Amino acid sequence: MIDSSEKVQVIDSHTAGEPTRVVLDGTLKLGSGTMVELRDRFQENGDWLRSSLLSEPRGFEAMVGALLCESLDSRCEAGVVFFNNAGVLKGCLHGTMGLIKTLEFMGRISFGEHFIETPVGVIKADLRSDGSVQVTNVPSYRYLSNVELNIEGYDNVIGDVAWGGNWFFLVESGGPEISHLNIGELSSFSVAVMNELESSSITGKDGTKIDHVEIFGPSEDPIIADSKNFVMCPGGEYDRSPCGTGTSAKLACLYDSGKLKVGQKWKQAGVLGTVFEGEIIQEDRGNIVPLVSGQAWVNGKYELIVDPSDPFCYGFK
Ligand code: PYC
Repeated sequence: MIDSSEKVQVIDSHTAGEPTRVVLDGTLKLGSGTMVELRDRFQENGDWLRSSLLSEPRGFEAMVGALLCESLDSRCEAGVVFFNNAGVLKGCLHGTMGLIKTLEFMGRISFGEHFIETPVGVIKADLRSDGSVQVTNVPSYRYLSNVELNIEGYDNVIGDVAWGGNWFFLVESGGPEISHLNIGELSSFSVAVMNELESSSITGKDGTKIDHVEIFGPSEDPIIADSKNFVMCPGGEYDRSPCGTGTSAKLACLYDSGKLKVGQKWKQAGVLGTVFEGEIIQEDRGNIVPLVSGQAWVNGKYELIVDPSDPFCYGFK
């Protein structure tokens, strides 16, 4: 909470339709440290900023925030802590693509490879001359396969649990039709899946909560994409993009079931029809290293004012 008005500089972008709001200034005095330490300090002291920036009337629930930090790792151009309407996020590839385009917009980087420190590891991002961003994600893997869930009103709901920088339940059969005209049903089905995972104690490794649900359906055009998805994020909002960490989890499942090999490409469309291209570049004892590329655009640069006399200064749900 704050005692007097704060001005917060942000740059907005969207990646394949999914927004990212990069917070530029040192409004929060988090000091220096690893991104894990800064994430923990942000969680303790920065929740007012998180909710102010991402909730109405200043933001909206689908927005992802990216706190731009200095990294102590000399390889890294910057560090980042991602957050959304529910709290801090583990990994976020659409956000990484947005951050790279933002750093280019700020004149800090140009074409080529850059390293970014995140709380889940160091990520390599290549800003390519066609304007796209290709991100080498953290090692990803399938943890559980063919898990059957009991979801009222649906038959044969079967999926996998996989890590791609976040924990995902990937619904491979029995889910609703993937269409932007069907967001309501896709959302309520995803919430039912999350609840069922929790009540059946189905988790990621070490008991970690699965906080993303990804539902798959056929691609409308096999030349444009291999598959179409809908991704529900923690906080109950859906990803407007095909979700980079979700695409990484999908690549891990395809690899583990022998359907995709190192070097083969996979084009994943999201619910709006925008596409991320994925590829496995390496494998090591069941873990794969995913490469995911997509397009992001900077679409705003603002100074936001957070005034404690405003009854909605921290936003409302
Ligand atoms: O692209 O990895 C991603 C992501 C995670 C949550 C929203 N987008």
